Amino acid sequence: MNTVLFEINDSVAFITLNRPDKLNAFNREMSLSLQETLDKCEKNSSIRCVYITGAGRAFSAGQDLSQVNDSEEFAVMGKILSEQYNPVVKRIRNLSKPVIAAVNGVAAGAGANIALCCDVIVAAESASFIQAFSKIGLIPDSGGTYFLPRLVGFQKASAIMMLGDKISAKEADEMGMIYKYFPDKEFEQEAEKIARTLSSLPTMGLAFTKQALNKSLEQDFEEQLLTEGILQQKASATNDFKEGIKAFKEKRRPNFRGD
Ligand code: LHQ
Repeated sequence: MNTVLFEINDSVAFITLNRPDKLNAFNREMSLSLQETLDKCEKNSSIRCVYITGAGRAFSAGQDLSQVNDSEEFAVMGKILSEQYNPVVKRIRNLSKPVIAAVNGVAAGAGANIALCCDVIVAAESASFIQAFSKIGLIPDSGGTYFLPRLVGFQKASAIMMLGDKISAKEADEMGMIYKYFPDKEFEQEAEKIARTLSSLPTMGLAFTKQALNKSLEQDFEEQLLTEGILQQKASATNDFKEGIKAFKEKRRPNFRGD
């Protein structure tokens, strides 16, 4: 059975984490397969949005704990992160197209933090987010200590990570951890609608927006204004910018092609 399912529908790439019996917990194979799939998404210019979800009732329960030995040396843990998790979150942040996390169910440990590094995060009402690490004596990884305080503020992040609380989709929405949540019955349809909208927008402009946001996480105000200037020039050299202006003047809807 493939641990990661991949399907292209129109210009959206649907990626499904597929180990439902283990709540889509990550083993090495799933992690490497997700990395390869994200590379395919980067290379295929017909893909203009990437949609990540989980099979069955979970998004992902993080690392497959049945495959972790409690006598692992620290060097081994570091290797698991550098080979299996860091490359996933780096690929998502560097991907030149929007990535939407469609959190269909529980997202725990690295599973939660992979969702939290995506560009748009939506959840089903019954979904939840758990920084499960403290329950097993580990620290939050996969970029969680970077993104969570920036999403919800230092105090909320600190408490959530230390206590390992189960955060409902509604709470996650209220504290700014996610973009929106939807009733379970409407979730798939609504999440896919957002993905299709993203795929119809000026893809290169969105890629530059993403680069600017990435930079904003580490740069000061002056540096950020310079970055905006450089990226705005690049955006204005795209065909989609020409189409946007033309459509505005002709009082019609633009037809962006992503170039
Ligand atoms: C699982 C898992 C799982 C295996 C549920 N593994 N089977 C990075 C570097 C190196 C090492 C360590 O980790 C990391 C990053 C990390 O992600 S660490 C954090 C790892 N994840 C967790 O600690 C979460 C563990 N899971 C849970 O706390 C619960 O399963 C949650 C809250 C996710 C869901 O609870 P329930 O809805 O009550 O489901 P369940 O616990 O009954 O699980 C259903 C099945 O899935 C069950 O198997 P079984 O054969 O009994 O039906 C679980 O054993 C299995 N499963 N998570 N991570």
